[in-house]
Amino acid sequence: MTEAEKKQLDEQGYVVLEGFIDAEWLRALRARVEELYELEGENAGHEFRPEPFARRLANLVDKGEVFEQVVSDPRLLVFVSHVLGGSLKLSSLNARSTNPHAPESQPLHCDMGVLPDDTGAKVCNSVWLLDDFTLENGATRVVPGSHLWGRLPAQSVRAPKAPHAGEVVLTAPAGSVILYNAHIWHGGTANSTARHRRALHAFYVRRDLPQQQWQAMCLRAETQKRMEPLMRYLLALDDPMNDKLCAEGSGQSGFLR
Ligand SMILES: O=C(O)CCC(=O)C(=O)O
Repeated sequence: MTEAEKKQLDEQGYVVLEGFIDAEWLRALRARVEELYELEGENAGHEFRPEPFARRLANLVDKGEVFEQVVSDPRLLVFVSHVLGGSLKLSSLNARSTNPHAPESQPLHCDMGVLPDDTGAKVCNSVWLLDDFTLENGATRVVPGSHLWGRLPAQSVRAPKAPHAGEVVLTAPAGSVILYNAHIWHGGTANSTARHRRALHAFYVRRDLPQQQWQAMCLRAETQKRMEPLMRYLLALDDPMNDKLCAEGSGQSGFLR
């Protein structure tokens, strides 16, 4: 992380990392995501929650080795660790694809609807661009600096789906990664094109909070068995405190909704 990136992340709350995913990896990610949408059909994303005007996939660490590289990329973890003060684990890995002609933006929100506490940020998200993000096709919008305001948009904005005076729509080529302090006010925008806008969300949380998808519960035994120590740590597979937090939060389903 350069000093300029650090300053941008601290003050604005996000960075855009262009050229992060090489061409071959991007092809493999797109191919597996499309295969999963096809395989899962109407059930796609059911483990998490349906969303109007978007296709979703959830629990992706369990659905292809190509995704393990996404959540454990050391180039990304440096940024995540900076945001979360060195205490991190994966919360979930999902895909979100804004439908063609999706008529409206998501409401501005902070992930998990939480505010930072005295220790600092609790949540950090990364959006992996499988398609170009443009002003027309549903690129993510953020309100720079809002991660520092200590307020949720739901409490402070009258029309959270409407454009916000301070927002920036983050356009970037496919293969980029957008990393943000997930207390920043943000959301997907409308898609006026005839094509899907596809992305992965690799979402991290501080280790004293529950995972959105309790990995020890959601991953099949065969997936867990092949995980090396770094992945086990990142997924909190051998972490009794995580098990307790997740059991309290999500119960037997393993999914916090
Ligand atoms: O996919 C995007 O552009 C952002 C989505 C998002 O913020 C969410 O689903 O919580």
